Amino acid sequence: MDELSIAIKRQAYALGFDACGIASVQAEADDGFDAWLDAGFHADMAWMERTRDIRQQVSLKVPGAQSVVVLAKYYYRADAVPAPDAPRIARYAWSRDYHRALAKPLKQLAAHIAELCPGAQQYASTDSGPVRERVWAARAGLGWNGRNGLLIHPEFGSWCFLATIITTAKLTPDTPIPERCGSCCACIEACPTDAIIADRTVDSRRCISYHTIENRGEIPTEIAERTSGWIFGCDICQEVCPWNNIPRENAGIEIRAEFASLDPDALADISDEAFRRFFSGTPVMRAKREGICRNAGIFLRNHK
Ligand code: B12
Repeated sequence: MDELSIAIKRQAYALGFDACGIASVQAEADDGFDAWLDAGFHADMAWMERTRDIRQQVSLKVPGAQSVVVLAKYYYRADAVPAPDAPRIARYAWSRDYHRALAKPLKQLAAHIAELCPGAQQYASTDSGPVRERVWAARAGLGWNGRNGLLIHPEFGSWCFLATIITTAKLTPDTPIPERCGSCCACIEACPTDAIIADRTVDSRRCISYHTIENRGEIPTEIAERTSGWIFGCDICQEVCPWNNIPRENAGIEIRAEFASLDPDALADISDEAFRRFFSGTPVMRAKREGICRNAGIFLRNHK
């Protein structure tokens, strides 16, 4: 590996990322993404459709892109467990919104690359950029895309956020690792709404995570009846994954202990002000007050 790639990785770890890999940009062939969109699996997430081409060709985002630096930040905390029968919030949302938490170290790493490679152009993003993070993470050797559709790291499973820096700097790529799901279908079998319909394909229209976070309208009855206690996101396909069996702890992440014992009655009727006070700074804000009220109402109906 060249000195430059080593220096970037060293800095990534120094900034608090748990894993860093590099992929080189080559002509990107369609791997099924078009078919996924054409089948309508993105539900109402029109922003995916709008950025279809850029998502499949990073050089449309950064002309002359040569490499993608992929970062992972581990977020598992064993004590992020709700009380029995309490409404459930996905694990990633128990702490400070990662879009914000990762913004600073990501910016610092991009600045470091700019310093090391004068003249190089960088584009850094996590989640909200038009970059297919899991695809790049797999290409950069961070893990493989599991049957549940998530990037599984061989050491810390899928409990990680991903972020990328597209750069015009030419770096040494890492070697992808072969997929290790084997014949395991635990995630497919456990999904209460049958959202994982084929190898590594998730139909958002059936996914509890989509409906409780992104859907701004009514949740179809068939899905609502099977939300299984989740009022924001869903972790079922991760909880049953054998690669998540012995998760490493990330004691450095602060979690909201009060998320363990949410009161569904109070949430179903929460005021704007109380919603902001309670959830401010966490990813739950994404669902908006109306979404959480709707989801808590569904929770109450399912637990009558
Ligand atoms: C849209 C989106 C969603 C949608 C759609 C989910 C989905 N499976 O695509 C919804 C709202 C449902 C969702 C839910 C969740 N999400 Co989300 N989501 C995204 C987002 C913004 C885009 C993903 C996307 O492009 N999907 C479309 C699919 C079809 O495209 P793709 O990822 O490129 O997948 C292709 C490749 O994987 C390829 N492929 C896979 N294997 C192989 C093998 C070979 C050989 C080849 C050639 C190709 C190939 O085929 C797929 C089809 O083209 C990303 C962030 C980002 N910018 O990438 C986060 C992201 C994927 N989500 C994330 C998380 C944490 C979640 C949830 C766990 C949250 C929760 N607890 O509720 C759930 C998990 C649901 C699930 N099982 O997928 C993390 C995942 C981290 C990880 N370890 O993988 C991401 C990366 C955000 C982040 N920055 O951390 N999400």
